[in-house]
Amino acid sequence: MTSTLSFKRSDSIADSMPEGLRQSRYHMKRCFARFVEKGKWLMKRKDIMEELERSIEDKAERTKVVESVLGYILSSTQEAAVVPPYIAFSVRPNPGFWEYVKVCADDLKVEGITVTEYLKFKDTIYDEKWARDENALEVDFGAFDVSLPRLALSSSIGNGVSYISKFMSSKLNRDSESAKPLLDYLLALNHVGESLMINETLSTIDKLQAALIVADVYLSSLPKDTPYQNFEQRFTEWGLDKGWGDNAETVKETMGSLSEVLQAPDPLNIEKFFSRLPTTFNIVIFSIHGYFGQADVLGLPDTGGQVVYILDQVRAMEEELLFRIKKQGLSVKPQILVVTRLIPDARGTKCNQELEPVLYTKHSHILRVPFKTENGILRQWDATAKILEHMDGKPNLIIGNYTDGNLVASLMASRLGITQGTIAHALEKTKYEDSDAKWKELDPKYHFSCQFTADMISMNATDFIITSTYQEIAGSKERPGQYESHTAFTLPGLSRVVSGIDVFDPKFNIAAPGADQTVYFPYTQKQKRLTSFHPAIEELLYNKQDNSEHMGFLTDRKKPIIFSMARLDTVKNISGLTEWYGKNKRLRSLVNLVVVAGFFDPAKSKDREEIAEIKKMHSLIEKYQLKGQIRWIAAQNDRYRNGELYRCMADTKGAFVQPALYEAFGLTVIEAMNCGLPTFATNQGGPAEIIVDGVSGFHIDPNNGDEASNKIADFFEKCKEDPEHWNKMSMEGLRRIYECYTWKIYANKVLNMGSIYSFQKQLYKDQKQAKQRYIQTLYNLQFRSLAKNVPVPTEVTKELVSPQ
Ligand code: UDP
Ligand code: LCN
Repeated sequence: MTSTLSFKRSDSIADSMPEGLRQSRYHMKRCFARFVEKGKWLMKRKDIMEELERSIEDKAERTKVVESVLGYILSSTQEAAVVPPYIAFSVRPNPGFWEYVKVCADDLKVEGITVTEYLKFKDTIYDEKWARDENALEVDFGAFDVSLPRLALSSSIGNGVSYISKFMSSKLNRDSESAKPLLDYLLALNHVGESLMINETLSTIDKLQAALIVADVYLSSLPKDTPYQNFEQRFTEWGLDKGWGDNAETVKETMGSLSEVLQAPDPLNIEKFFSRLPTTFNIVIFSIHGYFGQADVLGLPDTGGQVVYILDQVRAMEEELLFRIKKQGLSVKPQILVVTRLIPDARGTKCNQELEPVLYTKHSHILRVPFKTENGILRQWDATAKILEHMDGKPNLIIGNYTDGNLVASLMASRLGITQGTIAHALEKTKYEDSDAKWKELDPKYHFSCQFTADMISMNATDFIITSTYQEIAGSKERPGQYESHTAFTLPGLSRVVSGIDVFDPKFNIAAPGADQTVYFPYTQKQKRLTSFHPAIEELLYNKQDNSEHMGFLTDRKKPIIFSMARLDTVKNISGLTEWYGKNKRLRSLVNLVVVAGFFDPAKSKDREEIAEIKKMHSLIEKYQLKGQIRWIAAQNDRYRNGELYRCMADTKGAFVQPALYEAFGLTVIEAMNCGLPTFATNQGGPAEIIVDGVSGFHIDPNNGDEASNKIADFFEKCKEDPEHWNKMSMEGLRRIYECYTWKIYANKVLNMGSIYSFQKQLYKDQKQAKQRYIQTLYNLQFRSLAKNVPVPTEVTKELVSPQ
């Protein structure tokens, strides 16, 4: 859309649409007549734009409409429900902002409607009787949020912690009593019963402030590096306990930020103070589905980047916890427990082992709890007792992952009164068009009614949500975010969700993952290179004999390689990349193609999507006569060797290509960039945010293969003329990683969240409790009966659980 002319953001759609319609009355009557001609149906934006094009034949006239206010409204429409003679538009002018209007196709009268009215109207398409039922279940989580702080700008979405500290600073600033909850919070801090920071002698703000002043004067007289133990005795006499710091300097700094907060709260000191508080020692992370293991699991059903993510997350968080605990002057051993399901038939993995230490950590473990007991299959999975058995005391933070992990985390956090975070880098709802409205059709296969209800429950129960990108929450200008798609939706015949989640809720935080830099490091770090893998990689890439690990061969070894690696799912679009390459002669003359994906023998796969992709790959290799230019390598499990593989690709002055139709985040993108391999990645989803197009890599449009393959070819042509260009892109990719995508940044952010949201939970205790009651009702009355309808699987197959 090039122009929005007289449309002001302050005008509502209902206000500005009538004038827009009046100006193009003739054309719009024709156009809307076409909309209603088909009877009841749900239109998407592309249908609207197509109908508009068909109704206005004259190009100049059409351009006029498209560039008018009306054109802007229509192109901002996500969907339109048609129930003749009316059309109800669901318009999204900006990320997170939705408006609803109803237009009569006969007289073009416009009426602003509420979200409830819109959803009811939409329900009419699918279930007329239910749409009219006055007792139909309406779910409204927003009703509990009226007195909670909320963001107002699309650009602020995802920066929860920094806004929470702003809101807190005004709440703590109101009167002399406002800081009391902070005092109570500090008084309650302890580790297995041992008081931390302050004890009950400092029972008022005045007493606390006085103690801080005395301590500050005293600390000023000490050398900065005086260990805490040297003045511990003195501190205890003043009512101050351990946890402030490990030496005079850190203690003084922590006290300084608290004194500032008590004097005149400001967000910076609030954030700083909470980042130093000893709140978190024990963490439980739920990652339930798939094969959660440390070796030989990647590529098994439901087992992809999530497992890599969790294991790296654990290592990074343990390191950060150890660092923080030391700085707090404590000698506590942190414990992180990844809780997953024990799989008796473990296919040669360790997934049937109850307890396994996490490699390269000191105190972290994987705890596996079976779904089955000798008495049969459990209806409800309860891991609490096992967790408490393995931990010294209760966890301080519970983090869930994906629908199953998040639901269990919510139940356990609520039961034990613990702060909770959730993660779901890929929510199921947005994966299939109209998965909500058509839930009845899809339920036998996917059980969406159950899954979406569980997702809603945990999104609302959790204290904070960790996302990897902005688009995950609120999408882009054109496309709603994954969380945003839960704002309002309907499951006709079951429930009408009029307020599911609010993307302006400051519980949303972006904390992007990194890639393990001991595995994925730049190809230029010669002394660190894992050269022992080189013979195997040489054989993997260039051995002429096809075998079960590789097929195809590369005739011209001098050419750079374009490389891709992913599970062989449709959405990963490895076959798309193969086709783009096959079609583009220029690209074929410049580079070879190497892909690591799945298997070659369809008989070896049980996954119907994978089978289709395998067959497609074979037929493309045949169709475009790719032998001699393509090497197809089967899924690779050894991450150390894979790290070296990326670097060997960089040695050829090649590039990584991530061609997915949609990618939530895309760990391979940052792995490649960490190795210094210039990267082309899909503009659909997370990678569009990771890479700044043309600066730290390139975006490609997976729906426009010709354009994508030409963009890659242009790059290699340019590199031929100017080899420095390749080096520049490689370095800029690395720079981007170091600035934004490291596990250190991630762990720091997440632990800060744990600390600040645990206080936020106290500050808004009453509101939280009311919402929790509502959630319990939904869980007991709605979710549990839906779950009863899900057949208990005899074998885990993709159809039953597919949250990746
Ligand atoms: N991976 C692998 N071997 C393969 C394919 C993928 O080790 O054959 C790894 C890859 O290096 C990355 C993860 O699996 O660490 C995939 O994560 P990504 O976020 O790219 O996609 P997901 O599979 O989670 O959708
Ligand atoms: C799931 C996905 O689909 C990927 O895009 C992510 O990178 C991965 O999880 C790790 O978060």
